[in-house]
Amino acid sequence: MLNGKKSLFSGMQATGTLQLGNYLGALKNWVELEDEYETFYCVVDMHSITVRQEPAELRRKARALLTLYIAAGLNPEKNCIYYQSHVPAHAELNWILNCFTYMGELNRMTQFKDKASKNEENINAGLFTYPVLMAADILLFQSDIVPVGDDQKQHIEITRDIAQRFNSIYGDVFTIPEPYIKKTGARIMSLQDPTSKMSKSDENENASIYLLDDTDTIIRKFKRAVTDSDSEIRHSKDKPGISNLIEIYGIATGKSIAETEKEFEGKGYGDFKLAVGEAVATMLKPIQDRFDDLNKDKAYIDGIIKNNAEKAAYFANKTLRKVQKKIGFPEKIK
Ligand code: AQP
Repeated sequence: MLNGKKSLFSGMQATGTLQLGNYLGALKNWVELEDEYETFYCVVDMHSITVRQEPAELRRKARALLTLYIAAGLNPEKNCIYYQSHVPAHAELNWILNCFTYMGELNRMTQFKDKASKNEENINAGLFTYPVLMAADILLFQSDIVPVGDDQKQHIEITRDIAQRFNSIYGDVFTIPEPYIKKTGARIMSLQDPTSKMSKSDENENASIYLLDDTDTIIRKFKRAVTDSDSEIRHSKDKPGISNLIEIYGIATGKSIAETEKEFEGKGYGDFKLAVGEAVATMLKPIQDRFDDLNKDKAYIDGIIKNNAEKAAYFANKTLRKVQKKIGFPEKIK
């Protein structure tokens, strides 16, 4: 709770152009929450450097991500959209929470194991303690819920454990957050390997639909999507490729699984893949147009960056000061 209103935090890494899973699993759902909650949507650029980034590219990607939040429908008057690195309280609370987190807990994080196996030449301590920074992000804003995709569930659980541990020692300092995960779109799978999730940093560009892909590219990628050997358009555990496409088509068109299966009864994969591609391109086009318009107005985006960083810092510092006092840091002399 913040200011008598329920609050929430969520964020995305500036590690590449957003992919369809980021949109369907998270961003699309954020837009519905702006009236009910005091919202904080962060471009988590500090998390992004757990994997080596080219500096100019990171700056470009971070700005594009922030602009995409708005293009996808977040109203910057109602939602606090900002860069993590502009609010030092994230790093300060991160350090404190590091001292309340156990190595054994972090060792269990599946995302660390996954990312470490993909970055064997750079398994840095930041990659390992990533969930603690994420806990700091969430707890700084006394978040009641954290709207994310299914892959982040484990990180919300460790956030809750850290917060409960801290509260049990110092009293009710942190709100204990709940994950907010929608059933549909919570785990969009790779188009090239439907057993693993779609990821913006996947080296195979055909595996992901990026939010800024043009219509031809989207249709081409769907046409190449890996599916199974029979030709029946049916949602089933043993047909992960087609099931993934049915889910994507359902969200893009508002049709249920049964409606989609009926619509494509007797038709082949070719027809279906084309229809999915067209539906996704139609869904993304207004976001792309708005993104282009926003990029023409540098001063407008700069204003949002400045004002929202101040707002985020105001609320974050309130929690941070409370924490510092509780653990016994000396007060500043004014
Ligand atoms: N495939 C997915 N399906 C549904 N939701 C997803 N999310 C990510 N992939 C899918 C959700 O998007 C948000 C952004 O998360 P992030 O940028 O912090 O990192 P991530 O979860 O690791 O996403 P990526 O795209 O896989 O990034 P990289 O490649 O950099 O690791 C989260 O809410 C996440 O659940």
